[in-house]
Amino acid sequence: MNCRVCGEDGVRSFLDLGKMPLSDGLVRPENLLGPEPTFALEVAFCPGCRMVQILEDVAQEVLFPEDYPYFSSFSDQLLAHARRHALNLIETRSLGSDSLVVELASNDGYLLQNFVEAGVPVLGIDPAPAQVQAANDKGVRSICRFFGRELAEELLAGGTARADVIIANNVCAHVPDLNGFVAGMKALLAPDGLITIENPYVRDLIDHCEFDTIYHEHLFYHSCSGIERLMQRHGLHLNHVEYFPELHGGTLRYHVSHAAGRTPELEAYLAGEVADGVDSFRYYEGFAKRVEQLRGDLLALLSGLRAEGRTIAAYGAAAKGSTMLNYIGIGRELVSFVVDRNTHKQGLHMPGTHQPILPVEALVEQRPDYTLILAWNFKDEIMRQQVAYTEAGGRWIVPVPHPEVVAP
Ligand code: JHZ
Ligand code: ZN
Repeated sequence: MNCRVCGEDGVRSFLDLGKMPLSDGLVRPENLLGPEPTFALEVAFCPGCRMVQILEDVAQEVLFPEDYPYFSSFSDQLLAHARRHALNLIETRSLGSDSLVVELASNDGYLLQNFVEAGVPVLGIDPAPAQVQAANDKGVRSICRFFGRELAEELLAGGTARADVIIANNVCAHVPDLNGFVAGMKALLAPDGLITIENPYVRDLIDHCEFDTIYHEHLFYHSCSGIERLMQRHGLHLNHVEYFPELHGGTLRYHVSHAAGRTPELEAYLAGEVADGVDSFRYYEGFAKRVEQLRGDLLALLSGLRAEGRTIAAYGAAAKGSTMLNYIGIGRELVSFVVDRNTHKQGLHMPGTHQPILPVEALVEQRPDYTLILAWNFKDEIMRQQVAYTEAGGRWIVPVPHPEVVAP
């Protein structure tokens, strides 16, 4: 297949997860017996532009239906991270009542609400109707659309000012036409404006065996080497990078503008990627073996506990949780239910493996002996909230980078 970004052939596959259901395709109880679509899921590296990508295309309307269940506001850690980012931008960019901040994939307004509070005008853009409604309900002006070059031009023609800041968090993995998306950002950005982009770092994905963050919604897995080339294609410049090791298993925030120039931090990241081969196929080659090893280890741990008569539940009906359960083959005989505090997910069932999703109180009420943390990226926050479960003797299993029983 040809690369989704540079169009060259020669894209090289390095991990085949087989046929998988859609990660956010939570199943309604009345549909449990019906057919559930599955789609191949295979990851590859493009030597031409360094972009790591999956080979399959699932239609956007199927991936992001009207009842798309992900709401950003259910993690305190994420809310705190977003608030720090907003306050920092207001200060360093001297934003005020005559500025404009545009967020792409603004979800329920979890980030833009901080600008609104400070009197800075905003525009949120997101294709998920319920999330856009929730944002508007809290006073965060948002429109329900997919973003790309066309929408950028439509907005400008309709009188929207060029943006002083454009924020694109956890969305550059999701857009099939990444070139159109970046061209849209370029068009919409004020001459001296700043774009910040956050994504999980593909280097952490490989180093810490975070294979479960691979699912059909995530078409791309980003690095500095890939983002720099992508921006160059569109006459934009990657200037700076910041690292957040605790966020989503390791996140990079890229700073992009119309002006050339690299900070020493960015130079160091780029040089490190070249030195360690992150910008070449060899970094990805041995990954499939390590994923298989993790599968064997986690299955052995869970089956061993069940054989001793222990009960096991899971925490977090995350998209990545679906990849974990389905790829490893963790059915209801191993893990009997999943808890999640997102009320939109409760009452539904996990894709493929069909564990029911219950409110988090079920952990204390049903007291499973062990709880597998599927949302391992929030493990500290989750264990802090669940002191009563731990004190009642409940124990925790974290699946990555190696499956292990952890003490809070
Ligand atoms: P969470 C998300 O992926 C969404 P997901 C998206 N696919 C993306 O790109 C990545 O992030 C980067 C719940 N929870 O956010 C909330 C509690 O119940 O890690 C969520 O359902 N209690 C767009 O879906 C789930 O866990 C808590 O205390 O893999 C976490 O899912 C906390 C903190 C979370 O990722
Ligand atoms: Zn390419």
